[in-house]
Amino acid sequence: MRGRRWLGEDALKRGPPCWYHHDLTRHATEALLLTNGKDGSYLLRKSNEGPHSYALSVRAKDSVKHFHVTRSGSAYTFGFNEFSSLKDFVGHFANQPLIGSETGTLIVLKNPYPREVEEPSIYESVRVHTAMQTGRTEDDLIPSAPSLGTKEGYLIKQGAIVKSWKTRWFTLNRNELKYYKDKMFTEPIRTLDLTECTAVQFDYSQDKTNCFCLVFPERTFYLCAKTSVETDEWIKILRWKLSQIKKGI
Ligand code: 4IP
Repeated sequence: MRGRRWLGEDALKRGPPCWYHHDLTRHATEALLLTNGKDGSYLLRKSNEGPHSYALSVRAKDSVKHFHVTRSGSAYTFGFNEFSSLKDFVGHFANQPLIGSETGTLIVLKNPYPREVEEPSIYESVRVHTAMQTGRTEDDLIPSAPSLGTKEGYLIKQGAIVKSWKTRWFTLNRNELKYYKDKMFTEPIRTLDLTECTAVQFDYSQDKTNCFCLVFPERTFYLCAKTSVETDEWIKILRWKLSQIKKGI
């Protein structure tokens, strides 16, 4: 009898790892890992970037990071490494569970998030059903998914009155951009409500590079990243948030 061969997508669908979620979208992944996962929970999923693309999604402290994995035949490429089989790729994480992301954050793969989980069969019992007439129709009940898309990293920011620059740890989750004195702090210095933000723009007015600004009615926040790639990423995701907010999502 032939042993199971881990080759290509069929192998992914058929066999291990148990943390491969074929149909999970980026959005659903973030919701799942942020709600049920913990720091270090990870899973592999099909990416919509192309037929041979996968994403390794990992829950960091307050956000979910997604990394590209590409397949060519039975080989998998992840960062600078190429693995000749899925088995090698999976085995790699058992031995070297650390990923250094572009933002300088070290992400640890601790807990594979399984596709199949045992679910308790517990339901609330209905006491009253439709006690209130709302006038809504079935059309009003189209689910509106919460706006996700998370990011975190160090940025330097300028004070409003005293124009000193401070390095702060920023986290973006739902419609909130928070900044902390440093990464290990649990209480943010401030939480910015992006539903009140009117624009996110590149900024060239400062004596620094890689800057952008967030415009609020009361204040414009000037922020700078370490690299132009990070600046682009922040601007892209923040603008995406603003567009989602505009659409009422
Ligand atoms: C402070 O400068 C910090 O930059 C503060 O930033 C900033 O508050 C203050 O802004 C600014 O005076 P010094 O530490 O040199 O005094 P952080 O809060 O990140 O520490 P913001 O409002 O930017 O958070 P003003 O506007 O209070 O001067």
